[in-house]
Formats: sequence, structure tokens, C-alpha cells
Amino acid sequence: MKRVLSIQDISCLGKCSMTIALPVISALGSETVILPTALLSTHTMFKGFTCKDLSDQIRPITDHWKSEGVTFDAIYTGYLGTVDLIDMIRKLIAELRGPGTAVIIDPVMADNGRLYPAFGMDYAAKNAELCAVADIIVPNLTEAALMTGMEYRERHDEGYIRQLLAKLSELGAGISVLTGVSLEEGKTGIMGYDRRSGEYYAYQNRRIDASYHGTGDLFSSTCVGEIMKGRDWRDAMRIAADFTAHTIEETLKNPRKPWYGVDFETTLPDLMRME
Ligand code: PXL
Repeated sequence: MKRVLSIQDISCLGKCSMTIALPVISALGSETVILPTALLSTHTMFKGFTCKDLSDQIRPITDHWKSEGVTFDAIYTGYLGTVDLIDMIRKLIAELRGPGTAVIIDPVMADNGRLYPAFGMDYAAKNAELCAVADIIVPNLTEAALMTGMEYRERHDEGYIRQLLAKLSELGAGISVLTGVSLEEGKTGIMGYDRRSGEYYAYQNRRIDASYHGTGDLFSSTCVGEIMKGRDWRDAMRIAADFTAHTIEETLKNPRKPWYGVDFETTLPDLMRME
């Protein structure tokens, strides 16, 4: 069985980050080891959330794993929390990765043209450094614009997306995938670029007029799980895009849907059958 290390916060309530990564990657058949970077009462879209930085636990936890000789097939990072934590995790990845470890980084920090409440531009610069050590990065358009210094364009054409992908690739990752890419009216999806082969891949899905928290985490966790199943990165991205769209659609059907996250619990069985 493949073993994945998921490094991100635990938002106790909120259906995001670790509480999505753990069930989704496990359901896709990989052992999921967790390294929580911070403990929050809820995600940061709630008012009055509490937050406990767990950086003092990173070293003792990982030293113990090293003494047990643990290795990982993938290391996946999402929302981390502070500039110091990003530095710490970048160094940790260098220590923990082996020749066959896939490093997948989702530089979670912003959406819809704006940084999340806890972050400033120094956080974006640090995330750009972290992306340099990745095999695959999966930022949304806002995160990509912030890390490359390019303008964020909600409405965009393929020329802008290719330019953004070129700049992103210069950060150093092997494969750069942009989410929230709309290449046709009424559609949304992803576009990726493999620096080594020079290949592009674009996939468009129906656009659903609803924005939900945790959908980025759902997308990246699904990619990680599918890649661990042996899928090519393009197939993994396509399935993740389809699954995310399907989950948003199903959530919208629920009259008692929570405002803070999607009903991936309803759709997880469908993911098992997606090709
Ligand atoms: O879904 C991304 C995310 C993860 N973790 C925390 C967040 C957010 C988005 O706001 O606040 C704590």
C-alpha cells in the first residue's frame, strides 16, 4: 500500500484541509499519515476562530518517525499557517523525501483575488519558495498571480493562462497545474504544464455558479489519491475536476447544506467508480 504524508492544518469544524485529505486519500486506497501544522476551532471564514500553532511538535514527531524508519510515497502540503512553518516544512521535505517520493504542493493562501485573512505578501513569497521543491503544484489563479507577481484576471484567455503557467514553472516545480481556469463561456477547469516534456493539458467542465470552501482541498486531495493509484497526472487532474464539480452539484441539492463546506461525504462513494 502507498503511504502519503499530508501536512496541513486541522480545522476542527469546517470540512477543509486535513478533514478532507484524510478521508479522501484513505478512501482512494493509500495509508494517510498526518502532520498537523496548526489546530483551529474552524477554518478562517468563521468569525472568532481559535488557532494554536503546532510548530513545536513538528521536530519531535518527525524525529520519532525517522527512528522508526518510515518512508513516504508522497508528501502533500496544503494550508500551513505561518511563514516560519513554511520554512520548516520546506526543510523537512528535503529530509523525508526519497528517490521515489512525489512531492505535491497546494500553496493554499488565497482565492477570488484576495489573500485569506491570516496572511500577508510575505506568506505568498514563502509559498513560492516552497513550490520550488515540488514535483507537482496546484495553485488557483489568485495564488499563482500572487507567487509570480502577475496581475490576477478573473476573466482571462488562454494566452494569459499560458503566460501564468510559464512564470509558475520558473518557480521550479516539474508540473504546474492551475485551477479555476475558464477557457470557454460557462465552463471552468484546469490547465497544466509539464516543464520536462513541454506538454500542456487543459480540461474544462461545466461551470457551477457557487463558491464553496474546501473545494480546492477536495481537488488536490483527489489528485494525490489518484496519482498514488498509478494514474498519469492528466487523468488524476481530470478525475479530480469532475469529482469536485459533481460534489458541488450534489451539495446544492441539499436543502440543509452547511454554508461552510461541501457534502463530499455524499459523493465519496461515486469517486470510487470514476475513471
Ligand atoms: O480550504 C482552505 C483552508 C484550509 N485551512 C484553513 C482555512 C482555509 C481557507 O480559508 O482557513 C484554516
